[in-house]
Order: sequence, then structure tokens, then C-alpha cells
Amino acid sequence: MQVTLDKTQFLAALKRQWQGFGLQQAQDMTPHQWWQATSAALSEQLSAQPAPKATKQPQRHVNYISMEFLIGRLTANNLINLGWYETVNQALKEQGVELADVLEQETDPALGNGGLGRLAACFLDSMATVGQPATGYGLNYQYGLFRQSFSEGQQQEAPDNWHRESYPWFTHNSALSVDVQFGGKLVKNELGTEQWHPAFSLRGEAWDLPVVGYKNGLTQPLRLWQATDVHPFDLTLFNDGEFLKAEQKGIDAAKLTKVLYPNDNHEAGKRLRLMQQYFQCACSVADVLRRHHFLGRKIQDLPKFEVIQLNDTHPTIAIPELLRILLDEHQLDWDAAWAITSQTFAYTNHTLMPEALECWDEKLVRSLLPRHFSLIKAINARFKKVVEKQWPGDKAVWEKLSVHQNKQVRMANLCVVSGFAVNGVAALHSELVVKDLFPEYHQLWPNKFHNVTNGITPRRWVKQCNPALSALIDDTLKTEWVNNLDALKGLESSAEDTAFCQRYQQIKRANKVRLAEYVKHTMGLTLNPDAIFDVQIKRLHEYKRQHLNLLHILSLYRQLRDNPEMDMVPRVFLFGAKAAPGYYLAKNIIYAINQVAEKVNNDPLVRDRIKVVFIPDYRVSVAELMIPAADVSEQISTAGKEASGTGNMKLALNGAMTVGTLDGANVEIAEQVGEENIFIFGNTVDQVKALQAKGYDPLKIRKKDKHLDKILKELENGFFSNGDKQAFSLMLDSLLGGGDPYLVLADFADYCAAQQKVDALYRDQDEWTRKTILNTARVGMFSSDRSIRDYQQRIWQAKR
Ligand code: NBG
Repeated sequence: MQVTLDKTQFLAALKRQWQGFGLQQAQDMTPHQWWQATSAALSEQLSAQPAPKATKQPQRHVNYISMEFLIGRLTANNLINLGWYETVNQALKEQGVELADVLEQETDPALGNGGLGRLAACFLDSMATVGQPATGYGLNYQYGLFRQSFSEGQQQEAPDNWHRESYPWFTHNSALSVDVQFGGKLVKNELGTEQWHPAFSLRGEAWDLPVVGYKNGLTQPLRLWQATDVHPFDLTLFNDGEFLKAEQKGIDAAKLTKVLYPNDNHEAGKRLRLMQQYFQCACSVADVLRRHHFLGRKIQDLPKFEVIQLNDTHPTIAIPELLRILLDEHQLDWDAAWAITSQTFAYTNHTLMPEALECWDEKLVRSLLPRHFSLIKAINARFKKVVEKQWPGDKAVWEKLSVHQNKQVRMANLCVVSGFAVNGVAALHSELVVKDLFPEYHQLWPNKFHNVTNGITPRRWVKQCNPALSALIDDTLKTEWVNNLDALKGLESSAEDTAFCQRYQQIKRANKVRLAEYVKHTMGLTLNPDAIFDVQIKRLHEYKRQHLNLLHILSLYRQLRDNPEMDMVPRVFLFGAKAAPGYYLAKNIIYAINQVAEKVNNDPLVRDRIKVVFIPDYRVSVAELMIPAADVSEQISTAGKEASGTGNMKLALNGAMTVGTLDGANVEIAEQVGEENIFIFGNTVDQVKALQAKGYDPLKIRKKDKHLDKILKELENGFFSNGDKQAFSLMLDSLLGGGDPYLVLADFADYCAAQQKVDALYRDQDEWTRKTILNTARVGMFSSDRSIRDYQQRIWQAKR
């Protein structure tokens, strides 16, 4: 049941806000204060809604623990999901203010790196929408993902202080605080049982954001833990005259949730990171148990009512934490405690990249969490018996499967051994998880392994970011499709309707104009909205191969200079990507793209047929502008490396044609839209494996391909870098001397061929439009509502 907003009450709440700012009238507010006041007033109105009647809960409550929730701006999203947008729009208009302008004032809460964190945000939205009872658990970072700018083409990082202390959607309930212990030692008591004597403790405060279901009256919490000291102010020191030191402990504690680690698909391995992980898990597990006890339920029934979903291995330490509480505080015996634990946890794997699979140094784990380390060893010892039974005397298998090996704790293994379910995030990825990553585990427990293909929320990724397209779909389908995305199938016949095609085309063009205005405003560059907008937006990573895209640009530029009259459809190559600050090769690729952009964009010979634009500080709100404006979606990772991808889904849904490898969810997108409506190129997973097995040599490819050789030479000889021959050496060394681990050169020719097909098709605007409409119509299965229903059926609510 949708809840309604009373305009008079909203205006009264708004008034309380500006009065709180000490102003005489609403009109005295700055634009930012308008956003602040509007959001705070809405937050107040939302909190005042009566809680929906608790249903007799037949389903397990989902506790989704994730180090990252890349939620993006909330005010617009909440207005849409609440169904309050129009009322508030009207109310503000009467005050002479445009809601759309007000919404632009919000700083993105950037509490995640990329796909993994954004997926978590989409899943919360979908769980609230489909009525899956859930709590999201994360950390309330003071600084989100760094802000990116470019200085002479090089990435610069600045801290992202998003002002969590004044973010209007937070509610804080001090009754929910949890104290978390660290360090110290284990002492055996007279009975020989281990007792943990921790060295220090920190307090976790619960800061909640509302996750609003789409027009169903349901709101669930995203609970973000924030660290403070248990005794933030030391009165003894203060009384001794040490005024500055008196607050020192509080300041130290606050360091824990100061900053998000800026790595994507790469483990950080640092002590502070492990502390963050444990802090988050300890707070969250305590919270789950508190709710369980509050409802008067028996501890043995925990798995009947609760499931803890681990978003990648980052929250793995929650497993020994629950076990510890059951053994040490509830005094259960091992079998009882293990039965509960192993039925409560489920684990999602998000990557096969070896450098992203977390392993913790045993010394670190032991010093920070001695009791947990001891429990991990106990889990491992018991598991050894299982392995010994299946593979008697096979040392190699044990070395592979063991949870604790070579002085390392392997988090993924701990998850598989201790959880009741493991899933990958796209069909191909889940197959590789079973075949390449965990084959022996699969042999042991075939029923533990599942696939749940990722999805995206249509609320943010069409309704909110592409209002014109949403209106067209409303007019055409005349039914609610935003929470039933399969309904888009009904648009297939419209692909043959001229009037519809025209409107669809006009909407795309208007979205391109809107993006061009943003680029003009922020970068001073003029874009031609009639050019193909070719978009690659994702973290910067070698395996995602932004440098393959760059080589194609260089190929076109070379051809234009060889043949200045060459007939090509003008193209704007748009990039958005952050590189982890310590990932120098990725930063070198950014630099290379920017240097090429500088040259190409200013070469009169090019006559704007190629434009290269690296939009700085790519983030959710920028994605919301770029995705509706894209004609081409670049999904060009080396086959087998991208677990799923979710940008690919957003772009196809908003009417971009995909140029992609058979990797991750691209495989399923191709199945859905039909091979004739997507540009697939490149080596497949099996071909990649075969190439590498027989000893792939990029230099041979270079030797054979004269055109490619010329392009590479121009990167090497300083043509794009004012004579500096070393400017791109990190990138070039990896491509050439380094053996090209991601097979960029191996896919280059086929990639260029696919791009030629793009050029040819775009000339036939009717055919192009028809195909993009079919993309929109056929990607309904990539709604995250469907992902959540799959989780329910296959994992959370499955019969056990
Ligand atoms: C990322 C994958 C993406 C995938 C998202 C969400 C990590 C560890 N993995 O392909 O690289 O779409 O997870 O599942 O960030």
C-alpha cells in the first residue's frame, strides 16, 4: 500500500527546517539549504508513517552484509519510490523553486568502489520492493571514494568528505550501539577452555538510512556502523591539564570508519582493513542476535528465521564471530554451534581474479582476533577429516582446500566450508566458479553451488535517470512496468511503429544534448549530438581493457591521417573511470587516453569526426547522465575475467548497442536480445585458455599487423606525449614485453571489425533505432527484482 504525503504537513515540516537555519522565510535559503531542508522534511514525514502491520513471517529475514553500498543520491530516488515526486514538485513550484534543481544539490554518498557496491544498493531497493524482509549492514565512512580530477592528463585524488554528519536521511538510535573487542590474548581456565581477554574495545553506533520499496509502503533499514570510542573523552587527562590529549582516544577510534579503501577487485591486506571488517561484522551479528532474542526466539532456531548473506569475502569474519558467541556466550557445544552457524551463512563470489581473493596473514589475525583465529583452526581441523575421507592421503587436495595454509587464512575457503550456499553472479561466472575455482568443493557438496545472475533496479536506472523514456513506455504499455520489467516485452511490436520509433529516437537525442551540456559546462568541450556516443564507464582495470578501446581510437585517427577524406560516422568516445591510487598501470592508461584526447580533439584534420572525452570523477550521478545518452556500450573485458558486469545491463536497457566479448552477463544479454542485436567479438573463454596454453606471444601479432605496428610506434615514439618516449611505458610494457596478460592485441583486429559494423549500422538510422528498441524490450530479466526472487527460491527460502 502506497503511503500519501500531505502537502500541508510537508510544508509545515519544511518551515521547521528553515526556521532551524535561523531564517525569516523559505526564500532566504541557499540552493543547498533547499535540498537540505526538503530532504530533512521528507525524512521526517517518512519516519512519521505508521509501520506496516508485521506479517506472520513465513520467510527468513535477510541480513545483507557488505563493506560497500554505492547508494548514490537518495532524495530523488526516495521521492520516486514513495510516489511523492509530483506532490513535492508542486509544493516547491508554489515557492518558486524547481525540484529538479534542488535535487542536483545532493552530494553522492559514494560508499563503494564500483559494481560490487552498486549491486548491493540495487539489491536493497529490490528487496524492499518485492517485500523480502531485509537489513543492509555496512560502514558509515566519513570519506567515500576519492574525488578524481586530471592535471595535465594525470589522475589526481582528493578526499571525498560527503558530510555524513549533516546528511538529512540518517536516523541515529543510540540504543542500538554495540561494543566491539579487539586484541589481547587467550587464557585457558581451570577447565582447559579458552577465554579471550581483549585489549581494547570500540563502540559502533548505528546510523540508519531508509530503503524505500517502490510504492508499497515498505521501508527497511540500511544500517551503517560508525566507530567511536567507548569513553570518548578522558576526564582524568583533562583534569591533569592535558586538554588536547583528553580527546585523543575518541579521535583514534573514529579513524576506523574514516575512509573506504579505494580498491576494486583487489585485496588491501592491511591491519586497519581487517579491523574494519571485524568491526562491521561484530556489530552486525550482535544486531541480528539482538533482534532474534527480542522476538523471543530460541537460539537453535536462528537459521529458521535469519540468513546472513556475505557480499564477497569481505565480511567472512562474521562466521567465526557467530561461532564464538554461540560457544563462549551461549555455552553451546561445538556440534550445536556449528549446526547453527553452517545453516546461517551464504556467500556470493564476485570475482575469479586471484589478486582479489582475500588471504589474511595468520599473525595479523592472531594478534587482532586471537579467539577467532583459534576457531578458524578448529574449523579447519574438523574439515580436514572430511577431506581425508574423500581423498585419503592426497596432500595436494588438502593444500588446495584447507582454510589455513602457509601461514595464511583464506577467506573464500572459509566461506565455502562454513556456509550453506555459494553463488556466482552470472551463468558463465557461476560455471567457472565450479569448474576452475572450486571443483573439489563442488564434488564434495554439489548442491551448495548456485547461480544468481546480477540485476539492476529499474527505479533508478530507467525511471529516475531517463524520465522521457519512462514516460514513453508508460504511454505505450499503459501498465506498471517499473516493478515488473518483463512487461517491456510489450514494446517489441512498437519497434515496427514509426511514430514510436521517432519518439524513441528524439528521446535519445535529447539525452545526448543533456550530456553534451554537462560536458560543455564541466570540461569546456563541445560535442556533436549527431555523432555516435560511444561509452565505456567502469573502474579502470587491465582486464576491462580500456586500452583496447584506446587502440581502436588510434586506429581511426591513423586512418584519417592516411586518408583525410575517409567516410566515417562522427564518434564521440566517452570514458568514465577511476583508478585505485596505488594502481600505477591503470593510471598510466588514463594518462594515455587523456594525451590522445588532447591531440585528436585539437587536430584540425580530424574535423570533429573523432572526439575523445574522459569525464572526470565518474560516479553514480554522472552515470545517470551518461547511460541514457549512450549509443554504444563498451563491454570488452577479456573473456572469463568479468564476473558479471551491471553497467552492460543499464546501457542496453536505455537503448545502447553493446559491443562486447562473450564474458560475464554479456553472454546472457546476447541470448536475450538476439545475436543480430548485439556486436559480439573476440576470443571466447575456451579460446583464451587455448591461446595461453600454447604460449601466446603479442609480438607475433604486432609483426603481422602493419597497421597495429604503426599505432604502437606512435605511442612509443612520443608523438602523443611531446617527445617523451617513456610516457606510456607501463601500459606498453604490459602489452608487449609483459606478454599482454589480457590478450588485448589478440582481440584487436576483431574488435575493429565489430566497430566497423557499428559504423555501418548507424548510417541506417531506422534499423539502428529498431535494434535499440529491441534491446530495451528484451532485457527485462536483468531487473534486480528477478535476481532477488532467484535468491529467494534458490538460496534464502529454499527447502533444506
Ligand atoms: C565485481 C565484478 C563485476 C560484478 C560485480 C557485482 C568485485 C570483486 N567484483 O563483474 O568485477 O558485476 O562484482 O557482482 O568487485
